[in-house]
Amino acid sequence: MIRAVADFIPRLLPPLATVFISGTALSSPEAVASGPVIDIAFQSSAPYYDPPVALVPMGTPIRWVNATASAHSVRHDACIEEESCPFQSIAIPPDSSFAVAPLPPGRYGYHCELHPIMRGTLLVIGAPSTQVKEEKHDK
Ligand SMILES: [Cu+2]
Repeated sequence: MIRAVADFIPRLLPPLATVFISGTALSSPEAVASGPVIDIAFQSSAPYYDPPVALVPMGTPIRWVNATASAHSVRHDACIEEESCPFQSIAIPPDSSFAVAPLPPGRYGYHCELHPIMRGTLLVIGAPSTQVKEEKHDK
């Protein structure tokens, strides 16, 4: 099945307790609240990220919001075996969130350590004038 990146629509969610773990996490919740944030939800009906592929404008913080009854985590795929680890959370409890500071443009695959079938992708795009190919991955 092909997932269209363009389907992504940022959602406005009420402020929740935020878990800050890794070195790349934002230093304060205020930094998240003051500007646009890309929110990614955890789905309760199936253990997936929503949207599974998120299009993120460069300079935008990303926040994962857990409104499910289960804990989930967010870990960049490279954190498993490489030294470079752009972002990594511990288990994010229900009604909590995890935020990271804006990332450089690129493709970031990540997963949930608690549910190995949970996989997500961030596509951080550059300046608005930059032509960005719509990537469609089926993974
Ligand atoms: Cu999970």
